[in-house]
Amino acid sequence: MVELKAIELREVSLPLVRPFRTSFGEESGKRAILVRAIGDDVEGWGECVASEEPRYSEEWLDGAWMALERWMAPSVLGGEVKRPGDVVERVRWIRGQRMAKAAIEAAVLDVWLRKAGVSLSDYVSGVRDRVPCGVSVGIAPTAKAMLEEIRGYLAQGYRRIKMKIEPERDLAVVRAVREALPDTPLSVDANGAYTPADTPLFEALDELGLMMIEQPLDTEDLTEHAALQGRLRTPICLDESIRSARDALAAIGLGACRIINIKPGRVGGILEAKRVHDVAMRSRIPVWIGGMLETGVGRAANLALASMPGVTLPGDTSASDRYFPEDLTEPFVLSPDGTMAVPGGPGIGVDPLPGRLEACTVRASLIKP
Ligand code: SMG
Ligand code: MG
Repeated sequence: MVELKAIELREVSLPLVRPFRTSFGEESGKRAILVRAIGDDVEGWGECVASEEPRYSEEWLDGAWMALERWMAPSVLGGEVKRPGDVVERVRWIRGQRMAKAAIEAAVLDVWLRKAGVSLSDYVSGVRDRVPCGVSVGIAPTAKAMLEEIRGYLAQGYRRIKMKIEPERDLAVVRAVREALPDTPLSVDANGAYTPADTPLFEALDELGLMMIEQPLDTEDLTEHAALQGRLRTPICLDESIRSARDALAAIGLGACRIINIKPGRVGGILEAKRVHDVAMRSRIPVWIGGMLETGVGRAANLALASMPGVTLPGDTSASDRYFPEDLTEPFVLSPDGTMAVPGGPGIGVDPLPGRLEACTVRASLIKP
């Protein structure tokens, strides 16, 4: 049982080591909302992955802040939280806003687990203490620049390279990288930038021995993804289209994908992320844990999820130095064998460093019952 005294929101802003470009735009810095759930003697942390603008999904950072401050924190405060699942129940009346819901659930779950002395990895029935890591490479101006960046990551040990693609910067770049690196596990992620009319492009990509093609078509296009998957040997991996365990069931049933990328923010929480994992595992659909350029707070939770038994592919859980000159937590470090340690301490197992937190905070709000 957890009695919450207050919930604090903090917006943090961190420079990125290099801008991150996808088919929907470029991010040159990282803004995130951290949720701090303040219990009697323990505090817990969650990170909201809503981006500055509603491009990846309908949510955006300032909207998430308002939803958390005005409705979610007051709904969760007041009275005991009997089970971690209560958090999502109390905010169920608010439609959508999954990234904001996931952040508040994560913070309360972290308090809960710290009090119980249980790690998040154990709580989600994790089976490993190190996980294989991949890296997502933003769109670069030329194939040469992309290849150079990729070689740098491979030298560090990353086990899978995901290339972002967009119309006009797709086949030629991917082909050039594939020719230079014939044996590297490679995938592409379109972030929904194509339509069924682009099927010939995907048939050409199908010849390049990719591990998967991630979210080629629009979020809403489940039946279109199924038709495309029917024409390809390469597995389609769905990201944006999977917003719940129910979506996962529907997508698998339709044959819209053969792989799923799990992100707790996108599906509305860690508990729902576990349910997506369970649904996929029962259907023998491999999953991996995605990333939203999280600070160490969100990354710690992602690594815990990556320790679940059905997570059989390397994720976008990269080391701190791939994102930030300086992280908010002690940095996550990649081993030369391309794995990272799953935090083993209670809860998410890490805390923001107090000095870093102060230095990166741009606004804060304390909400009391
Ligand atoms: O955290 O390394 C990371 C980013 C991984 O490519 C990544 N995420 O569609 O999978 C995806 C994108 C979404 C990023 S939007 C900020
Ligand atoms: Mg993606």
